[in-house]
Amino acid sequence: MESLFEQRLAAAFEALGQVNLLVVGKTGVGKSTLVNAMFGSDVARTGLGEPVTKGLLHYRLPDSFLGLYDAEGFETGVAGDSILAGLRTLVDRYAARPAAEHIHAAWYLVRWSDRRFEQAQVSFVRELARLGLPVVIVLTQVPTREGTVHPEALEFAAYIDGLGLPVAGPAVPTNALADAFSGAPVHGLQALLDATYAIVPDVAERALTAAQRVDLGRKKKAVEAVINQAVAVAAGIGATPIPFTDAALLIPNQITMIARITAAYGLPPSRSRAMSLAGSIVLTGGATLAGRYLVTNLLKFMPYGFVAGSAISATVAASLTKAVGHAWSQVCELALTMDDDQRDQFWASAAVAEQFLVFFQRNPSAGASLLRRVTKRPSSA
Ligand SMILES: Nc1nc2c(ncn2[C@@H]2O[C@H](COP(=O)(O)OP(=O)(O)OP(=O)(O)O)[C@@H](O)[C@H]2O)c(=O)[nH]1
Ligand SMILES: [Mg+2]
Repeated sequence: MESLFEQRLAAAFEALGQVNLLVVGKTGVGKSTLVNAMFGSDVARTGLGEPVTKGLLHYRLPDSFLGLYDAEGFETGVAGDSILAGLRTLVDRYAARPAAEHIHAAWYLVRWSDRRFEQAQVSFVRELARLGLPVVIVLTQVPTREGTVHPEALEFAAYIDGLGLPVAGPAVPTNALADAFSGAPVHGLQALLDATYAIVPDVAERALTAAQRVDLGRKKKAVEAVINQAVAVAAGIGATPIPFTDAALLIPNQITMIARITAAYGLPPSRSRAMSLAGSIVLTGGATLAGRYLVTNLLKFMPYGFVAGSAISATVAASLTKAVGHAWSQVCELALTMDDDQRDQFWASAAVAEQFLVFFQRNPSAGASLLRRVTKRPSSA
């Protein structure tokens, strides 16, 4: 069970692919800070960057969905030319390769307080576009007060928009780090993410959803699709009547589902030892416990107890799978709120199975609605 889970997890991660992002802007503009705010972990510090060219590093974390090209310590001018040369080589080399390997989006960062967008920057952005890279211009370290963007930052954004650069849309004002002194909160990350979704090709979209840490709603939607797919498969299994005792037939399908949910949330499997342990605890203990819980509940309510001797129906198979999917989603959403070390401890602990079961305790209706459908009584209750 454990190695099956590990294998399905690896397959689920593989299937989501990767989104490749180029981040450029002068040194200190806030590239690393913005990437960390968007993708949640200290990509540039924890990953070993490989130099593509002088000033351009490529980061690819094991088991992450993000390939990052970071122009560290970049100044327009000579360094800019070297970066462009490196990018040109990259783009040429990858042109013949599948779209999944291309650079999917470029963020060009400008610190708003510079209030200056020089000719060299204009040329640089034009060159990026000439290379076929879709560019979003990002204003960084922009203060807001009660949701209102600093008016001079807006003016600056309007000025840049007025330059008519070949970019994907208007410049996006952001603040990636709350400033305790001025009270300026984090701002604009969702808008930047939306602008990025608008330009990345379809092949990179699911990886972006998994990698980003800003928009939980998009993750939930992806997870819902995974659950629905597994539910359809389970209903197919249940359509061939199987005895209750053979409910284990449903488990491989549930393992795949749980692996895909984990991947869709973007939870790193790299610490896979702990992760697979968590998975197998839940699957051997949790899923069967959950099944038993539902079945016992059913029997409690059944007037004649005939279900015990009969078969699992398509509806029961589907409902059980759905409940397992939602229970595991809640475990994953809890894990997302933790930092890496906390999460490691969590995966390796009994708390995972507990959290998993909490779902069924909090949602007795998961069992009750199942009952209604099985007994086919009008749902007057
Ligand atoms: N308040 C606030 N501070 C920021 C923001 N972005 C960056 N900073 C600060 O600005 C400094 C530089 O940020 P980095 O993210 O390291 O800049 P960088 O563009 O990666 O710089 P290089 O790697 O040298 O090219 C750090 O001290 C950050 O804490 C922001 O959005 N808001
Ligand atoms: Mg940096």
